[in-house]
Amino acid sequence: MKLPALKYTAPTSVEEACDLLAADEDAKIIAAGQSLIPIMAMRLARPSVLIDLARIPGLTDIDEVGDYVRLGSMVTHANILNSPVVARNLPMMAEAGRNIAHAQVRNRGTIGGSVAHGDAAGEWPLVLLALDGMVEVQSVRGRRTIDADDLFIGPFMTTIADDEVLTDIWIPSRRAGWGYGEFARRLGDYGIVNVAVALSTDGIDTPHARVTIGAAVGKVQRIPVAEEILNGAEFAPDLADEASMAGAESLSYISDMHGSAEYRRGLARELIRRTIVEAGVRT
Ligand SMILES: Cc1cc2nc3c(=O)[nH]c(=O)nc-3n(CC(O)[C@H](O)[C@H](O)COP(=O)(O)OP(=O)(O)OC[C@H]3O[C@@H](n4cnc5c(N)ncnc54)[C@H](O)[C@@H]3O)c2cc1C
Repeated sequence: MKLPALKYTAPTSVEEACDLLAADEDAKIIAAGQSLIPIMAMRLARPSVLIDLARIPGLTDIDEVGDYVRLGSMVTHANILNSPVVARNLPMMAEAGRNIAHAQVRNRGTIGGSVAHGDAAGEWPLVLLALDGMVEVQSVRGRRTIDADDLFIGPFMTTIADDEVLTDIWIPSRRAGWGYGEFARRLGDYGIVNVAVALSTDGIDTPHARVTIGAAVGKVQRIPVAEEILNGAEFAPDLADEASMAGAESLSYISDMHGSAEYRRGLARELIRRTIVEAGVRT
């Protein structure tokens, strides 16, 4: 289906983009259009004007800032996979990103678009949540940060307001204690179950775990039941069994043409276990 008629604009600063968003409640930001254009073609979104971020300088940078990696929202998946800063500080990101589609998609799709779109099957929302990251957004009202824990609230729903531009993604460096697991029918397909685990050993006897799941559930989310079993206990593979069994049972799964809820529950149980073990081995 062809797109409906609409206006297009390409501001050269974040401030200008914010002004344009504030001036028209039906205006919408476009990054690479990989999700937005199909949605528009299906008439699920009818923006009056597209605000293209491609000409705004600084949104494609990846920097090491203290203990964090800062990624501009227009950084592409390919930029992330080719970045020595990411390889050094965020190996989970490098591992997860290998699962995103194919070279053509990775060359254009952006981290900001992926996070703002809030797809439960997206690799970046899950990594951001597992690694306890945050995003920085700007509007005519000013700037604010949103913790990943407060960001993803439902299927394709985030707490970024319609008039806010996502400018930066901040992720704390994590070189150890991480695991990433994804089950897809073929490498590059969206996962049927995605799991990411971060395990901190704050002194060897008191681990702190973030166990997260995507794709099998309606939004990327933590699994508190699994985290509680791991927290405060010395890590041992038996604990991974217990945490994955209880964690997998605690969730509500989606059911679609790729697999029933019951099938996903079984996959999740095993993938959570393996990913916790992987993170444990790396602590
Ligand atoms: C064939 C194909 C296969 C794919 N496979 C995968 C996959 O395996 N895994 C995966 O994670 N993704 C996958 N994707 C999605 C992907 O690569 C993009 O990350 C995602 O579609 C977002 O696209 P985009 O960056 O072009 O953003 P757009 O489509 O331009 O924008 C998406 C949404 O985010 C909003 N938005 C974008 N940027 C900002 C911003 N800076 N501030 C505020 N709002 C913003 C837009 O208004 C829109 O609502 C696939 C895409 C395609 C086409």
